[in-house]
Amino acid sequence: MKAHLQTAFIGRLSVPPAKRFLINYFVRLLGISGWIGGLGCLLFGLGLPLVSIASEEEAHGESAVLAGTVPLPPAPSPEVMARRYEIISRGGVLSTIPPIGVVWVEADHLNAPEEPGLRRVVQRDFTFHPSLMVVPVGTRIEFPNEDDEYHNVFSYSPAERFDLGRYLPEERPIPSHTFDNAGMVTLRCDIHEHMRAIILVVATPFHTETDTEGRFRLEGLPPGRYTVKAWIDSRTTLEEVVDLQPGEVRTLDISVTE
Ligand SMILES: [Cu+2]
Repeated sequence: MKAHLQTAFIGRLSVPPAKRFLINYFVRLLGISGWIGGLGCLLFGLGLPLVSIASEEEAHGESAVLAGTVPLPPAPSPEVMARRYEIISRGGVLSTIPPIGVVWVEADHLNAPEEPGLRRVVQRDFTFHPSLMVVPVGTRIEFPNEDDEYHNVFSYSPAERFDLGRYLPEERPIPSHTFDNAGMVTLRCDIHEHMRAIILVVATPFHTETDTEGRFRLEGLPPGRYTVKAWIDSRTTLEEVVDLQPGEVRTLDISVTE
């Protein structure tokens, strides 16, 4: 139909027959490919959501869950608990009050690291909140001061050495530091000797703090072999190797075997 109209239109112009044939040929070709293209787009448009729903379900069905417990250090004495310290040092070993651990998994097949974000550790009542945090490599942490006194944040840890200087609550921008190296970083304040916090920087998207009973849960793990690491205190990080099958929900109670 379109081709006939086009021919009639062309017919009114004085075009030589050979050229008219060629023009007609291309007009028909365009007409047919237009129909095919249109149909293709329609089918593609309808098919795309179906395909993406299917692959999402597949990915969800294939990923594994790892949950269990880690052996936390014994809770400190009530007198120590009653003080406002969030991190205590026993024989040079740092642990949190109440005891909390960190669990993460490492594997060669985890080639897509977590997108690092912005986190916050607040200085309030002369303590760091939270006192223990696990973050992926590249995370920037802000340290707002919420006390009406000077605070400072510094670290002598090999993984990350820095000193933000002394500042008051109104300091803007809020002093921050980017943690680019995996490892344990002990934060301190040069004014208040007791103030401590621990940042664990890990090169994996799968990490979590435990609860105070030592329980943890990691979801969405691609199947495969992992080294599970459990940070218990500044001197103890336990390790176990697990092979996770597609869709598996594995319970892992990590114990001190040495
Ligand atoms: Cu301070």
